[in-house]
Amino acid sequence: MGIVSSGFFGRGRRDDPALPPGQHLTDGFPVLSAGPTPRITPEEWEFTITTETGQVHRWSWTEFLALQQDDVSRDIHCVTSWSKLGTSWRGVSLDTLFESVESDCEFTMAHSYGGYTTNVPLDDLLDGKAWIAHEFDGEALEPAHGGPARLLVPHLYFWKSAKWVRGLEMLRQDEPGFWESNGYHMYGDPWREERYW
Ligand SMILES: Nc1nc2c(c(=O)[nH]1)N[C@H]1C(S)=C(S)[C@@H](COP(=O)(O)O)O[C@H]1N2
Ligand SMILES: [Mo]
Repeated sequence: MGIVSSGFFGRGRRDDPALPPGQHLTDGFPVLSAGPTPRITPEEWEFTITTETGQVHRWSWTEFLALQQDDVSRDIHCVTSWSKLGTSWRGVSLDTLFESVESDCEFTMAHSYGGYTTNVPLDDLLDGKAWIAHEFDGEALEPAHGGPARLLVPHLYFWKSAKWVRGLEMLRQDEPGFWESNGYHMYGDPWREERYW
């Protein structure tokens, strides 16, 4: 092989520039859930953004689907060390959902059906960085992967991408969610290996 770098041959190598440190590639799509899969029908599903003044912005499934839909392809990185490159999603950007929201808070808590929570700074949800996704690979998102809809914040470790998401709560101060209270990092940047405390 001599002077030829293995990374030259394409994606998926350990030295692939798309792979954050300590990650390896998977072709599958592992399911990681801290509890049972909640079964939420689109009819009962709703998404809310609740501000510090108690104002609640609410979207039914029909209203949510009527919003501008984005098709995005992103790499995802799980803290348990698998990464998946170029995953395809369809959903609504948080920029779209926040258009009507007025808040002075810098932090958010994502809440899921089933009780899961995870904290994400508002800056990490805006400017084309996050979506409420309801399709994966051109198909309705499977319940095991968070269907009807999940948060997708691909630039942070995948535990921040709350499955079965039902709302965002605006917070004046950062607070730990479920995994963050159990040893995971408050922010979770895969490029800085912010895995645990
Ligand atoms: N509601 C909820 N969201 C969740 C989780 C969970 O247990 N419950 N697990 C997180 C973790 S640790 C990971 S790695 C990803 C896994 O998503 P997947 O099962 O679609 O691969 O979902 C995240 N979102
Ligand atoms: Mo995870």
